[in-house]
Amino acid sequence: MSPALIDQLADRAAGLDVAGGDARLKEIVRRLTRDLMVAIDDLDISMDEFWAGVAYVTAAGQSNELGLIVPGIAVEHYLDLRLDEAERLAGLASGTQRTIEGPLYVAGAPLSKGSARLDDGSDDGEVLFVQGRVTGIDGKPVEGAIVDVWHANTMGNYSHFDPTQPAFNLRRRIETLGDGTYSFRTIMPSGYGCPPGSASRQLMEGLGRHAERPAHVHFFVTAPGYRKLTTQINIEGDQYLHTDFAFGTREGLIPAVRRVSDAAEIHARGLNKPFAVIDFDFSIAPEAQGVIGTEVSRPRAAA
Ligand code: MBD
Ligand code: FE
Repeated sequence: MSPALIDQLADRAAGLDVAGGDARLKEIVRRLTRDLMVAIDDLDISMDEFWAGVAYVTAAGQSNELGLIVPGIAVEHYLDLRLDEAERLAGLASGTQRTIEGPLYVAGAPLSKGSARLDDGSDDGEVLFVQGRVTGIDGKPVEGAIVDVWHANTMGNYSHFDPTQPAFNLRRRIETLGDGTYSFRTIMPSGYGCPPGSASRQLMEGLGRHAERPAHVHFFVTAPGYRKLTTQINIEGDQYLHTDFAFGTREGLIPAVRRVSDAAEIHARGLNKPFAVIDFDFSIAPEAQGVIGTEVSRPRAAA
């Protein structure tokens, strides 16, 4: 088809020939409509293929999987790369690397000072202690930062989305102490896999890809006067560490896991079996003018 014809149609579809409406919405709809028409033309997408695509997106929306497909097609990671670049261009010093939030955060987890236990003792996973410090990029401790942490259980499932777990299982907010430290006890998570038979898994299979994430722990780190950090740590040794279907793994976010089997240390922790320890410090950047913020508004679950 002629590019001029496509442009004309897309302009009219986006309401450019009428007054009113939202200018930014018109601009975006015009561009996406035009790009879709061009893709249909370039790839000679058939009617059957097109309507299969519409049915696919409809089903994915009905099963609330669009938040899973966006990271699966690397677009959520792409948004992180753009934010990284905006910060670089603005000359902002960067702290701990960011990575994708994903679709499984629940707002309002229980808040405690300094430390917390995230698991309720019902999941017989490996005991894991995570500990560290929140500092500014100047290395000075940040007191009163909130470390909002969430992760999956040993089945790779997240509370709230998995109704068999109690509310806020493996989800807490921890406020740092005067020396910037935080710590928590939990259980070693397993990686998440897209549900069997789901639209997201179906897409990955069609692409010849797997639909698994390596084991990971999510964090928001916030403090007054600082840019919000959205990140994760990934568990070293996981078979999917470097092929994460959601493109969330980043080299700076794979801390060492220390396995402790010394009887005295086990006793000192009040345990009767070996455990794992991860040391991880967060470095957060001060608020800055003239560069896009890191506080993202998106629909999130709340209990
Ligand atoms: C997850 O646990 C996750 O973190 C992402 C990004 C996508 C699917 C499941
Ligand atoms: Fe996750």
